[in-house]
Amino acid sequence: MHELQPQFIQVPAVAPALHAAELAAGLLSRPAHVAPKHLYDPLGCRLFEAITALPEYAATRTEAAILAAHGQDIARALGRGLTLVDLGAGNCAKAASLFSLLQPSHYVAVDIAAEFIAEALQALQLRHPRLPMTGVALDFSGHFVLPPGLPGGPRLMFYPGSSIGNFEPAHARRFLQQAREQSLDGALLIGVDLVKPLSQLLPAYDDALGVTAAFNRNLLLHVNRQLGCDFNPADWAHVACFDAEASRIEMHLRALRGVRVRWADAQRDFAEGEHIHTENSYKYRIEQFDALLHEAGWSDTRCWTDAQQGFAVFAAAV
Ligand code: AVI
Repeated sequence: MHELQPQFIQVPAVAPALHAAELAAGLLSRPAHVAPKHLYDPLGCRLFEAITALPEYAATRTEAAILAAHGQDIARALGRGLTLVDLGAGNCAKAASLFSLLQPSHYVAVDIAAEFIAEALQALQLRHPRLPMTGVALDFSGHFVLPPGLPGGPRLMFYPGSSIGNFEPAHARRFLQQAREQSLDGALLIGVDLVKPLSQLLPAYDDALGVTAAFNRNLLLHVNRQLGCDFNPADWAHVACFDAEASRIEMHLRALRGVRVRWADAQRDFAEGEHIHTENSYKYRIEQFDALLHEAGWSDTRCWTDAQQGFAVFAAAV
């Protein structure tokens, strides 16, 4: 039998110079900020995997439990046999656990971390030798357009893990619109972390083992490589807080002492206590997210949650 091999499409990243300019502008602004996509270098991807196994971080487990409990119902709502487009595929494990339920005709794994999905897809293809697979290395955190050369529609756009929470709400609406256009009259399956008591929210982003702190501080090592600068992670403390008005967890790095960082022809002095803002993670209410889906042009929305309503899985059609 002819063995299938995963195909790969590398969508050229923004020109390195633009990338560096964006990073430099963020570091030079007051307060300083770095986009959360810089959390995901190969080590960052592994640290995030470790976060999902922490007792304090329930989102990933709860989403898996919802999908396991309501899988048949969800598959009926979405339809079977579509092209499954896995957005932010990572190790591809979540989508793979749905293959038998959704019976996709083609699996498309999309992620910014090219090496990470390449490895994961090679291993997955061995376990599913008859399912055509394509890996797309793409940064969809800005404008989201899939490259040509992918199978036609309809497509099931799968965006699990509440990664939508890392977008500002207006950006989330735009992303959901773009996902609808690119579903080619298909469907959407998306996981959303919900508002919950602070006593659960804060430890999820500031765990006792310090894995989230390592994940946050590792961003500095990634920035060092991207910009050629000289951050020392030991100079920075991890900070997680909740902005109730904006309904979002914020992650920051706080300078433990005065720090001078140099790169190319620039430098930035951080005073002790100054912050670099590295991530927002928005927490939604069910009706709020449902409204966002409709504003983005999705209809026939349905939603499943756990008993505590800590997490929601939404299905929608065009
Ligand atoms: C990927 N994303 C949904 C995670 C979140 O919960 O916002 C990233 C994360 N940051 C800290 N812990 C996990």
